[in-house]
Amino acid sequence: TKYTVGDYLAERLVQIGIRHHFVVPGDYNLVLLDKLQANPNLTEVGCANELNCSLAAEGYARANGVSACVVTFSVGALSAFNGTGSAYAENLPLILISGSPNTNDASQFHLLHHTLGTTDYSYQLEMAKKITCCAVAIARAHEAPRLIDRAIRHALLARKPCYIEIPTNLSGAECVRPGPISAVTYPITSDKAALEAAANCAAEYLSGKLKPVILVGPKLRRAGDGAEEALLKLAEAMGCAVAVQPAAKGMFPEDHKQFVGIFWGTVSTDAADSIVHWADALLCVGTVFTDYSTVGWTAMPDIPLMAAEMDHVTFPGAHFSRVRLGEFLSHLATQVKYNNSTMIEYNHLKPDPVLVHTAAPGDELTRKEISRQIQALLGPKTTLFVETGDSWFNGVQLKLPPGAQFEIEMAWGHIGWSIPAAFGYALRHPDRKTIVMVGDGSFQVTAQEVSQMVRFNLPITIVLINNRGYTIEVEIHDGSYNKIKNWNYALLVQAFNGEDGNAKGLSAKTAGELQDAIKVASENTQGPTLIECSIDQDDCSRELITWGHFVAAANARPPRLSGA
Ligand code: TPP
Repeated sequence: TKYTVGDYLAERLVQIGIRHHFVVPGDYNLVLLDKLQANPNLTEVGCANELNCSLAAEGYARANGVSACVVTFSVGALSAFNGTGSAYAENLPLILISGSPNTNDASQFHLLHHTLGTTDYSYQLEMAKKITCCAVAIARAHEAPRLIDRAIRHALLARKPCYIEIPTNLSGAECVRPGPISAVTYPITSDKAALEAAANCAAEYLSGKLKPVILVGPKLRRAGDGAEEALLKLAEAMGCAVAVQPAAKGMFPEDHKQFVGIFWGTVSTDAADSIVHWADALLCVGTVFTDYSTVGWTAMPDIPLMAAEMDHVTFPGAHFSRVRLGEFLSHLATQVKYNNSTMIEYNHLKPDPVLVHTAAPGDELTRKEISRQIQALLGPKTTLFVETGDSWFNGVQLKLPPGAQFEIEMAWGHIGWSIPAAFGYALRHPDRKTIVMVGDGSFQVTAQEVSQMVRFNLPITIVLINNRGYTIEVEIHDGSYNKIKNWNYALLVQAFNGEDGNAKGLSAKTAGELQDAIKVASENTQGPTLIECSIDQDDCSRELITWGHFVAAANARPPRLSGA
């Protein structure tokens, strides 16, 4: 049988480690979907809509390192751009694949369905260029191998999404077979001279400082390349305090004696800010400083920073390109002097552990009690997803035992991300226990994707915290728009069962009811369990309120007029 463009793409996806592809069908991609389906190593995963499809692929990329999302032209792709934006901001190689019009239509100036009603069909490619690291449109079948390989290679190297557009009449067109996959996946190694120079320079810089601290950011894990293990070695060689940004929670073990908490300015955990602000040298590894992660810029460190990134190192007075993070950290680990001054100081500053009060079974449910019960669920095989909202703050404060994983979408911050993303993640990691903490407002955005968890019998536990509205927004800037329609969430989830599902929906108003519901969830191994936790509207974390005030102040800075 004839080998086609669609077969080529399928084979490349398999070769880079993709086992599931997320799709919504449409007439511009149907032949392509048939071709992908025909590959025995790919499982097709249908989603309820393209926003959810792209976010499911975003979550799959977190678990698998790379993912694919296949949609139809415009009506599909424009919705999938949102999850693609997330993958860009969160440094995940998501391959967005869109069907497109028949190659004869543009030159014949035909008007087509699902388009803007003009005869220019290049707009989708032009839009995709802005939100991917490489966007290609295949115009002739013989170009497919080159363009597909190029887009995938760029995405893998940059840890960013790419875009591949395939006309509806080319997916089934004849194509040559692919060459060795190593040509697409071969890594870029460090420039030896630059690596040596960067490590020497960094070791010298650090040796001239008295109070070095390491700050870990979310791009550490995304860099791959053994960077996480290398950082652990470096930290132990330095003996200094290691603080972690909220979006990097879990990237440095929280039970390690040098872990000093989550650095998030005034809403830090374990007083991490006290030691970060005391430091005279800050080695920033894959850090991301935004208005959110710096609490409205109030926590932006004011000393010169050494920044080690995926492919370069920059510090006061020097810059080194083409230095791989893993190699740099390992190299530096052999050259640094041991200096535990910041650990000695931190051990004085460290707050005493707070005794968590256990509620009586009949007590009304509170945010603190929900956190206490979720804490007890965390083990070496748990992955906790925390959604935008107070779940960020409640989740960040939990202690991760060894092996527990934490997922947060703090850069893009799309409410509704957690449901499809957890679905995509759990498909790839059926061996882990996936738990989602999500607010009522966020849940309403992507609720349909619970039905895919039902379809694939995934035992995800969804802890839905119902505080009747957009509380995080109330704290930043309140108005009537922050109130939402209440739903019967427990019933809704059961409706997704249709005639054959195993989802359970429960609601808890007391501590005892939550305990019982958690037991039901742990026994439901054949489908998702949603637990609606009703709490008082005013029951939100001190950290959310404090953070909200500073972010609101940053948002409200008056325009600075130049030349006035
Ligand atoms: N639209 C999208 C797609 N993403 C957003 N982040 C927002 C709007 C703005 N936004 C941020 S948080 C939020 C909104 C609307 C409300 C979240 O409410 P909820 O999930 O109930 O969590 P809570 O704050 O109550 O804990």
